[in-house]
Amino acid sequence: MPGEFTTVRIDVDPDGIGWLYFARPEKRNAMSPTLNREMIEALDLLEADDAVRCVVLTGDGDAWSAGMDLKEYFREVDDAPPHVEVRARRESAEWQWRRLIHFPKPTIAMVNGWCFGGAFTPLVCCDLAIADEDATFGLSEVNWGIPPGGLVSRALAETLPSRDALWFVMTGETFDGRRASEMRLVNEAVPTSRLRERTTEVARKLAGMNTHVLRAAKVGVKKVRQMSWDTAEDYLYAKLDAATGHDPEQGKQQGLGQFLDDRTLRPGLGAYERG
Ligand code: ACO
Ligand code: V55
Repeated sequence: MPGEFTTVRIDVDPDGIGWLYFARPEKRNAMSPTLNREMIEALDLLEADDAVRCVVLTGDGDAWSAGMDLKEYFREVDDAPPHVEVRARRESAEWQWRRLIHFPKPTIAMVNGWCFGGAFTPLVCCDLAIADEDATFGLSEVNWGIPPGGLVSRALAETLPSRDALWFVMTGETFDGRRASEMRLVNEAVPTSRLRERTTEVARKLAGMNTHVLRAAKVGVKKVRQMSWDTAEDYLYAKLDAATGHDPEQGKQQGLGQFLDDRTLRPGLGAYERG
């Protein structure tokens, strides 16, 4: 795969899993303007590569990501002309939520360690999240003198109950992967020794399914949250017809045939055999 990166890394495995790494372990994978720019390009590459059927976002070393880079994203940008900040913010938002939230392939955040502040945005924008039970999370903004910015509080509103969001935003206290799972910030928390194995298992399952249908399914769930029942009814039927009409593998016909004609499938208990 092309791409000359210095702060991110892509590794595509034969099962169709595209591993996307925050790759600044010596800076605990803090998100600098360079990293944000490279993530946009990396997501472009993963989107275009037909060998990639599921993306896992994880971190090199001890960190998932220690949030925004306090030196390169804050201090150096504060000292630069105003257009530099406009661009740094735009490129940060571009991948952290805009590209990720409706990414056309399934996405899983594999939280292997430190996850602070700005890192909550890409965490929440991945479809699924699996954490090391000993990973450490925190909304540390108040600890260094700012309220959460970017889309961090919006991401919290999407996942956490208000009491939990306010507790952690206001106290700046940390919590672990187990607590993250109890609050439903992540789907599961697993021991360190099981993290990669469990994530690979979930990613392989999704990679083996009908990408076209999964895309419509995930985007549907995310978009209808902001819609009335009336609008959602129109939207979901329009997308259902578009998804089944344009499905290159005609999954619905295969599924119905395997259940009704061949009687080889019980869709309640597992997916149809992709022909
Ligand atoms: N921005 C810039 N540099 C960072 C960041 C960051 N967010 N996090 C870590 N680093 C750098 C350190 O400056 C240090 O660099 P150096 O080796 O060149 O001096 C290196 O990463 C290692 O950091 P340590 O603090 O020595 O690592 P340690 O493992 O002891 O602690 C921890 C890790 C807890 C993540 C700590 O580095 C930390 O608190 N980082 C900041 C976390 C944070 O508050 N992020 C901002 C959230 S708010 C927002 O994102 C808007
Ligand atoms: C934060 C994140 C930002 C930002 C300001 O709270 C603050 C973190 C992702 O961008 O521009």
